[in-house]
Amino acid sequence: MSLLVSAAFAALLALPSFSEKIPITLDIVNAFGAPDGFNRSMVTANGTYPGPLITATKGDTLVVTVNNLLDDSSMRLSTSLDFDGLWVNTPDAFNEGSSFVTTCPIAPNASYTYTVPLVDNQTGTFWYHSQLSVQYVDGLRGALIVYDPDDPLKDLYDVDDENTIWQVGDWWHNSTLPMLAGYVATGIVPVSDSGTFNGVGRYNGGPEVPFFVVNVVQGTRYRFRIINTSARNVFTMSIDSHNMTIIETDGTATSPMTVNSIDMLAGQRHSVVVEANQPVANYWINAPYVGGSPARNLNQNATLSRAILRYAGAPEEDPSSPMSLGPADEDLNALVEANLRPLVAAPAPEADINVTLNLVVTAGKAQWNVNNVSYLAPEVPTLLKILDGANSTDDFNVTENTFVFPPNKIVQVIFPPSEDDEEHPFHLHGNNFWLIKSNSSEELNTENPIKRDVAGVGSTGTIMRFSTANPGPWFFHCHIFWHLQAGLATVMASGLDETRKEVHPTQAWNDLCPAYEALPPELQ
Ligand SMILES: *[C@@H]1O[C@H](CO)[C@@H](O)[C@H](O)[C@H]1NC(C)=O
Ligand SMILES: *[C@@H]1O[C@H](CO)[C@@H](O)[C@H](O)[C@H]1NC(C)=O
Ligand SMILES: *[C@@H]1O[C@H](CO)[C@@H](O)[C@H](O)[C@H]1NC(C)=O
Ligand SMILES: *[C@@H]1O[C@H](CO)[C@@H](O)[C@H](O)[C@H]1NC(C)=O
Ligand SMILES: *[C@@H]1O[C@H](CO)[C@@H](O)[C@H](O)[C@H]1NC(C)=O
Ligand SMILES: *[C@@H]1O[C@H](CO)[C@@H](O)[C@H](O)[C@H]1NC(C)=O
Ligand SMILES: *[C@@H]1O[C@H](CO)[C@@H](O)[C@H](O)[C@H]1NC(C)=O
Ligand SMILES: *[C@@H]1O[C@H](CO)[C@@H](O)[C@H](O)[C@H]1NC(C)=O
Ligand SMILES: *[C@@H]1O[C@H](CO)[C@@H](O)[C@H](O)[C@H]1NC(C)=O
Ligand SMILES: *[C@@H]1O[C@H](CO)[C@@H](O)[C@H](O)[C@H]1NC(C)=O
Ligand SMILES: *[C@@H]1O[C@H](CO)[C@@H](O)[C@H](O)[C@H]1NC(C)=O
Ligand SMILES: *[C@@H]1O[C@H](CO)[C@@H](O)[C@H](O)[C@H]1NC(C)=O
Ligand SMILES: [Cu+2]
Repeated sequence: MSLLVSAAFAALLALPSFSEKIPITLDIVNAFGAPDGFNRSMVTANGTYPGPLITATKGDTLVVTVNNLLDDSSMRLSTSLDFDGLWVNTPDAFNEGSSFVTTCPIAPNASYTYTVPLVDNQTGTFWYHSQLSVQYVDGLRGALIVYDPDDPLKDLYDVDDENTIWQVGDWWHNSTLPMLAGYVATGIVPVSDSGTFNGVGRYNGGPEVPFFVVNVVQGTRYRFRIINTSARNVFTMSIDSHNMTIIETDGTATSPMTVNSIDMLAGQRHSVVVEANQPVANYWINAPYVGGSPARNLNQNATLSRAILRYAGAPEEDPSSPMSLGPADEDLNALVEANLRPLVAAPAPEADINVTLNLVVTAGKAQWNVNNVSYLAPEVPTLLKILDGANSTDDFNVTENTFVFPPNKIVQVIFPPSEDDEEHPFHLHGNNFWLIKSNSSEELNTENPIKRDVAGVGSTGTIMRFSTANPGPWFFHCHIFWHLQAGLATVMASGLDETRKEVHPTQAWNDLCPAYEALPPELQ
């Protein structure tokens, strides 16, 4: 072999794993469906709730073409997709999908292609959902998994495929437009009718829709990827007679931690390894939820939010044990968020800038404030304003709640303890953050904190740090979309000069705003 050829071979071997463009088409259509037995018109991807699974491999580029075919005017007719939890590098910020932050929505009968490279070797469990008003409540949600061929924890499980994904989410019988109108009129957040497990649920007095069945083979270890696709409710996951070993939190590989109950807030994800090590039988997977007073919606019955873990060889029937809400107190070994550690632990960098965010609800109104300001989506997206020269906080309306930071700094966000009894799952777009203080603990941890992209903000206070090394206007908001709609949101905009330098949107993106603005309100 000549020297030249072997050098070429060596170069080939040193290349990172082969990266591919993954073309995906999603037809956004109104379709009838009865996830919990109540037939209603929904907003869906390809006609199903949840929408089709999107999968990719580390380093791929997602090329997602969205055809907006919505036609049911009882719900929003425009749309926009967010690929929740994926990091987005500055040059791709315009394909990040946040309506009025990084893009305008896609008008009915229009199409748009989001090109989203999977950067920095990011892998894990993600999801996509509408990021226009509260439209995802009407059904537009689905799982997005990025597989890691070199998963450092792969020796811990045998099976990880399309059958090991659990999407738990709240479900509503009414469509969002009347519910939103009711919320604005009363200040009372709508209460869900049911909880669904992979798109199947039950409500009080409803038909006995067969529970979702998760099939397992005795002696096998499964990586279940749990996604809380709620718009409001908190679910508590457990499996009768089985433990769960957490190995991933919002895309971060975690030091394995065995628990038997996991609380997950809206938008949060965990991978857990479950070993089918019990006698062949049927076992309940309990997914009770909390979110608003059940007295406001008599359909609600958290006990009915569940699925069945069925061992091969077990009869096709419900488990014989009672429907519990999870382990009894004396057996409870629940996840404490503050105890999560990344598999590759590292100290959080020191903070350069402190920002304190106070969350306050206006009594009796559908209005949430962050530092006395209720976020109101602007007509011109933040990114477009930046590209047009906006360079300081003063260049944005107060109601845009936009914080401007220099690039390459570490921002520490401090949420003081709040009197409100509901935990607000704050979600950062485009990046993840070091969770320095979890709401689950009084301890500060700068030594080896977990990095995630959604964390609860509540009664004990929460502190996070994020880097502005990835400039752009990144939406930072409560993932209870009713609260977001009521103003519980901010935009963390960093490196505005760098953003202008690096972001070069396509003509298709430039065309979105004029097309949307030209629509009469009922088509927006
Ligand atoms: C969605 O439906 C379209 C049209 O039938 C199809 O081409 C596409 O492959 C489907 N997408 C997925 C992710 O299954
Ligand atoms: C749901 O309602 C629609 C419209 O009334 C009807 O076409 C459809 O057949 C119904 N589906 C079921 C499963 O009842
Ligand atoms: C979308 O196209 C269909 C078929 O051409 C048409 O019937 C419908 O009115 C259009 N919708 C809008 C909002 O323009
Ligand atoms: C991604 O992984 C490859 C192969 O393991 C490595 O060479 C490369 O440095 C990684 N890139 C980043 C940005 O971490
Ligand atoms: C939806 O909400 C409206 C307004 O509150 C109400 O009139 C209507 O009956 C509700 N529909 C359903 C299916 O709950
Ligand atoms: C999902 O999140 C919501 C809102 O934070 C919460 O009420 C619900 O219990 C969570 N569900 C699960 C299964 O963790
Ligand atoms: C679950 O974990 C606990 C504590 O680690 C252990 O005592 C128990 O035996 C485990 N249960 C099963 C079913 O593996
Ligand atoms: C909820 O469902 C369970 C199981 O069917 C039932 O035992 C219980 O009475 C229901 N709760 C309410 C408040 O109806
Ligand atoms: C940020 O706040 C913390 C806690 O009050 C303080 O210790 C730290 O010095 C502050 N850092 C900066 C850069 O202001
Ligand atoms: C909010 O407004 C109150 C009363 O106007 C004022 O005292 C307080 O300092 C403001 N808080 C912030 C964070 O701006
Ligand atoms: C934007 O602000 C930064 C920091 O204040 C400054 O260095 C830069 O020159 C400004 N850019 C423009 C275009 O005004
Ligand atoms: C700008 O902010 C003011 C309050 O400071 C608000 O009344 C107004 O509606 C906002 N305008 C826009 C276009 O968002
Ligand atoms: Cu909230």
